[in-house]
Amino acid sequence: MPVDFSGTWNLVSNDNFEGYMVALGIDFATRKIAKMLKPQKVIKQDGDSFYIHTTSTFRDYLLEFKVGEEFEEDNKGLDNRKCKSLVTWENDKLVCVQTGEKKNRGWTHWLEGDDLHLELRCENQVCRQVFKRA
Ligand code: YOG
Repeated sequence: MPVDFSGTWNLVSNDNFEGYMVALGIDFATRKIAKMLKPQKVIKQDGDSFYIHTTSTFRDYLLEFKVGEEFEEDNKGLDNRKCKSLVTWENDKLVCVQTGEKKNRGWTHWLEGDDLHLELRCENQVCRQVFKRA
């Protein structure tokens, strides 16, 4: 059975989100608000086609992609920097490399028990998020 990330997920922990946001150049006032958020992810997975909608009371961000197909990402409402993104499978992990102005930018999703994990990387910063099913 291939891994299926589909579902509605609520953030339960968010380690070093501050460091990740600083690396992305997010200003102090925006970081103060963003730190308080408890985002939800709605993921729809159909084979290698993904819809990932991250929502919060402040901003939301929609990403749609196919594994193995590079696409332009605008990061609108986040840091607004454009990059070229490519998502691939590394065993059961979904790995995104975001090539652009920021070095070492990307993220990895995987399932661990009943939890959804997300590691967000930018430059020398790593943010670790854990989500539970809503
Ligand atoms: O997820 O790319 O699931 O896109 C990262 C926020 C905060 C806005 C959220 C809004 C980075 C202000 C998306 C938070 C900080 C701070 C809810 C993570 C930037 C700006 C949208 C992400 C992938 C993988 C799919």
